[in-house]
Order: sequence, then structure tokens, then C-alpha cells
Amino acid sequence: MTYVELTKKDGFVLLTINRPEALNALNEQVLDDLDEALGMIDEDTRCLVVTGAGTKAFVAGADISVMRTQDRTEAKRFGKKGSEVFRKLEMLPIPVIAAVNGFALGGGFELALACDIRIASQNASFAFPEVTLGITPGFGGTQRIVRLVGPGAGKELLYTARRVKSEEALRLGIVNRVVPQETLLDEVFAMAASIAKNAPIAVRAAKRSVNTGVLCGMDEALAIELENYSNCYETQDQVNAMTAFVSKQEPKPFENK
Ligand code: DAK
Repeated sequence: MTYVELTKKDGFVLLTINRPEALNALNEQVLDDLDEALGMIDEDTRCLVVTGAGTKAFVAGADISVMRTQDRTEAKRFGKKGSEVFRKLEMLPIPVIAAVNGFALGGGFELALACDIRIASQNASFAFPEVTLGITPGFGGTQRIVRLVGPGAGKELLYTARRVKSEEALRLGIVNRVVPQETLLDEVFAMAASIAKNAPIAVRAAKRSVNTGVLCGMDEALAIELENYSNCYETQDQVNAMTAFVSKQEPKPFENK
């Protein structure tokens, strides 16, 4: 892969978009590499962290020099590719944390929105500049932002292209936490590690319940939760953890069984 690096950590994996000379902008090769990298996440991985190389940008958007030359057909194909890769990321069975270390603009904001959790550095900023370029977001941003912050706040960001700094992003609910850039990765790694030590079958079931249930009416969503919840029973991890609790023993590490 040319522009994406995967680094295995203890129980989780760090994925770095590595094209700092263009502030990690997304061209076809970056999207292909991202797709390939997501295909390499194995069953042992319990959490994924996504970040951008360097200290300036998470991802400064889709590559404008590529988009400038596209006609409507090519734009549709490029949008479809990005949309599918981001959906693949969103639908990974494991939690995904975006460590937003700088500009998250356009397609970069959309990439962060496809993750489950966003932690931002103090210098991070978010915007949809697409309408200043004569287009709209094309990698799922219009749909994910309104689901995250509601239609009123989401539409304001989409229509105005206003750049939101990390503290405002925190108030709007775009990010979960804001931390100094120097400690961003350490804090995100600590969160990834805390997820990784929990029962993987249960964590994945919780993600499935949220991702599927949020798109349904309440009755259907509760039925989905019930199914995912009851499927955790009779797993080795559930039996061992509850047995350890009632017998006041130290719980064993979870084995994903
Ligand atoms: N594309 C290509 N190159 C980019 C880039 C981008 N989005 N962002 C930055 N770069 C490049 C710059 O051209 C520059 O390259 P060189 O000139 O050194 O060769 C290098 O990165 C460093 O950038 P600057 O010199 O501009 O750095 P500054 O600190 O002065 O400014 C900046 C940083 C982030 C404020 C500025 O670079 C900037 O405004 N960048 C563009 C941000 C932006 O507008 N992003 C949103 C792009 S629109 C769709 C599919 C996808 C999308 C929409 C529709 N369909 C197919 C339907 C998504 C759209 C977008 O993402």
C-alpha cells in the first residue's frame, strides 16, 4: 500500500493515512489502499484507530486536483468508491476510533464521521467546504452528520461550510473528547486498549445493535438489541466472567469465544 500504514498494537490496530505532502487528501490510490487495509483487519483485532500522518491534518478532503478534472460520470464513480469504502469502515464488526489530529475537511470530515468515536486534538477543525467548490459531500457526509448532531446543526454546517474548531465540535457532539495534540495518540490508544480488554463478542454485539437499531423504529430496534444480547449467552467469555464475579475470583482475560 502506498498511502496507508497498518501498525499492530496490543489488541488493536493503528491505521494511518500517510500522504502528508497533500495533507492526506483522498485520491483514488488512497481510497484503494484504505479498502485493502480494511480487508486486512483480522479476527484477533479488537479495535481500530484511524489517524492522519503529520501534525497538521487528519485528512484535508478529497483530492481537489483529481475532482477538478472529473465529469459527472467519473464523479459518480469516485463518489461510489469512497462511499463504499467508508461504509466498509463503518460496518467493521469492531469499534473504530478516529484520532483527529488536525484538519478534517470535506472527505476527511466524512471519514471521521464513518468512525464510531472521534477524539480530537486542540488544533483540529472540521468543515464541509464542498459548497464553496460547487459540489456537495459525496462520501456519506450529508447523511451521517445529521444523524450525529441532528438536522438543524448538520444543515448549518453543510450550507455555510463554516469551519468548527475542536471545542465547538465537542459542544455539538461531533467529537467525544478534546485533548492536547502531544497526548492525542496516547489517549486514543488508552481508550482502544480499554475496549480491547472487554469481551469482544459483547462489544461487537453492542456495535451491531446501535448501527442497525438506529435506522429502525423503536420496536424493531429493541428486537434487534434483544437478539444481540441473548446471543452473548452461553459463550465461554460470558460464562467465565459471571462465574468469576459470583465466586469472587479474578476474571480471566476474554478469549473471544
Ligand atoms: N486536495 C488536494 N490537495 C490538497 C488538499 C485537497 N483537499 N488540501 C491540501 N492540499 C495540498 C495543497 O495543495 C498543498 O500542496 P502543494 O501546493 O504543497 O503541492 C499542500 O496540500 C499543503 O496545503 P496548503 O499549502 O494549502 O496548506 P495551508 O496550511 O496553507 O492550508 C488548508 C491548509 C487545509 C486550509 C488548505 O490546504 C485547504 O483549504 N485545503 C482544501 C480543503 C478543502 O476544501 N477540502 C475539501 C475538499 S472537497 C464527491 C466525492 C467526494 C467529495 C464530494 C463529492 N462525489 C464524487 C460526489 C468530497 C469533497 C471534498 O472533500
